[in-house]
Amino acid sequence: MQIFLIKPIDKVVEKATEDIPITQFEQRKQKDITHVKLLYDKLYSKHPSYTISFNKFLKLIDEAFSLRASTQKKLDAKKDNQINKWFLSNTLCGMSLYVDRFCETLQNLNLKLPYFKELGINLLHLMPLMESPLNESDGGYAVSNFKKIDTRFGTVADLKHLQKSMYKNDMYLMMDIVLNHTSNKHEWALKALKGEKKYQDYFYFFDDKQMPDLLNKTMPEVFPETSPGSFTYVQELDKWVMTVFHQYQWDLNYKNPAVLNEMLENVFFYANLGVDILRIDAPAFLWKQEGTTCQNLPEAHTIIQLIKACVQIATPGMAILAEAIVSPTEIMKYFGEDDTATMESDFAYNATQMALQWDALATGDTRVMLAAQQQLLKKPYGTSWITYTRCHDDIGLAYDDYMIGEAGFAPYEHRLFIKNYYSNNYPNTPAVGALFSVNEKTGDARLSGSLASLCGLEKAINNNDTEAIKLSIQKIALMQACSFFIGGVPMLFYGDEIGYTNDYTYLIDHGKNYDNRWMHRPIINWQKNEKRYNQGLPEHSIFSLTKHLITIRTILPAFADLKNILWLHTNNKFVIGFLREVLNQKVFCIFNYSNTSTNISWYVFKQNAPFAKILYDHYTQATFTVGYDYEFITLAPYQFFILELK
Ligand code: OTU
Repeated sequence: MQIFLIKPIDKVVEKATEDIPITQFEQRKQKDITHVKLLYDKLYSKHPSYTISFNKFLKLIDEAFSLRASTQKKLDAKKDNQINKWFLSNTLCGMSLYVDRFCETLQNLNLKLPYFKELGINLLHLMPLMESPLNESDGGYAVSNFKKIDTRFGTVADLKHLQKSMYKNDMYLMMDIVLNHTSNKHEWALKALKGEKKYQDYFYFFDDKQMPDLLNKTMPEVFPETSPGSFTYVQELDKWVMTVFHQYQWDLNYKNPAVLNEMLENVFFYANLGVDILRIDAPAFLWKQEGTTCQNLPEAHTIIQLIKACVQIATPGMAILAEAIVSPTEIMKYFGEDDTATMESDFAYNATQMALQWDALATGDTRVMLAAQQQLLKKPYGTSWITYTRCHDDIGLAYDDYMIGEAGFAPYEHRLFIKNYYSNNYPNTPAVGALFSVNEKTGDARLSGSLASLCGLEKAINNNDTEAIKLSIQKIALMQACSFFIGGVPMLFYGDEIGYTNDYTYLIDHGKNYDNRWMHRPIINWQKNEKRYNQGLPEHSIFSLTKHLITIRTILPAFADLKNILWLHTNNKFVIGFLREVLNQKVFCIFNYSNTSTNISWYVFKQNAPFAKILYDHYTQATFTVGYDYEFITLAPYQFFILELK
């Protein structure tokens, strides 16, 4: 069945002449410029340099449009010409990767494009590429030059070349902008160190420890083990500087409008490189206010809304992703609320769902996941999730206590169990991971470990246990399937498609050994990846199942993200299920998170499809005849079904 509700980007505006996009730009500007001013005023109307700053800000919008290549302008128009927003499509599927660890350089990445095609990936998230000091880099999130690609990866010309060949291959590009901080080796930081007041005002400097102490009282620590507190003493100046993340990452001061102007220019620089999705790193931290946690403050939202509004005018083909890994209630606000709904970020990470899948896999119980959905369903129509099981970061169990409570568990003990289970501190656990950023004061901790190792593959291989290997692969399939079909753009983490287990070589690298997130950031060995063709090997099974799942998603329009998900009452705590639906296509996705075989009644399907007779499982290609309500369909341990109503 083919339903073209989500049209592939078509040729409708191919004939558009140069001046049509210009007129469209003027129209967009007329429509939204008052909104831009309103937002800018909210932040800076009382600032002494308001008028000069705002005029510069407006100029940046015009400049960005005039610098935009005509191919980009045409693509903007094509994207705009879709019935639904281009990024809601079920045909998008992403992978996030470190260029150097994947294939060394940007030039080599060109040669790897067929690999992505083979797997079904058409969106690449390239982990930070901009210049960053080698041993104080935080994986590229400590940027010393926002416009220069680090020589490790290549040059801006290499990136442009790659972008062009990706475009020719119908692929999309996602990149980061690290908005919250710079490296202490950034030009602004170096000038500040030399005593230039102008650049000291780009950061948060304090003459003594009084303010830092006050702020530390309410600011949670991000890396308590390696970078305790949120301030660092700068000897050269005998001052304290705000460093929420590592000591070498200096927080930018957005109370200074000059900082926003500089960073908007960088946003447009990325847009004009041909970025399709801009990942705004750590947006929750953008605004600081004493007496608060300095996270998720209203002004941080205003900044993102402002960036979105400017992008919408000058470079509208670029979607915005807010990387807010915060509580579910707070995450939702990054889509914009009430009358600003859909006017902030187009995407957020579904970090809640990600963590809850790990929760359910450990407990074999899906009730906490179910309890969270009411909140997650509030996502506005027209926005989307990035869905994932693993990324380069840790797994934080940041869902709300009440969700755990609703499922009948005690929050503290429940989280403790999950942490022990995945960090090899629980009797007979199959998982091998580690605690990350343990906070002795609060008892908080997050988790590191690769998808395969957390699902049991590492232990199973070490024990040469064939049954355990099979079971771990089934868990990998379950975890990926749930995140692929739940709605949003799936973002695979490189290596997971082959089943890379933890890599412990980071321990001998002094620029990395203080940060165990490196255990799940593999260095790709292409000989290992070749094993995807060797039937019977885990590499083959995992690659094939991943590819199969991506194909299923691509051919079924019900998986476009159109607020078309309905949670099912399975009456079985081991099993979670949802219905994805578009026009007359209905697909029931059913997942058994437990290690036992279990049944659900055929009635589960009839609730939403009264005349259901035949169900076709796209995963196993088996056909089922719907039975009486007192009869059951059986799921093996960790089995799932992707059942289309026929
Ligand atoms: C982000 O992380 C990046 O993804 C991390 O790799 C960086 O270290 C960090 O920013 C600093 O640039 O801020 O809003 O491990 O989950 O720090 C979420 C903790 C972030 C991350 C968190 C995250």
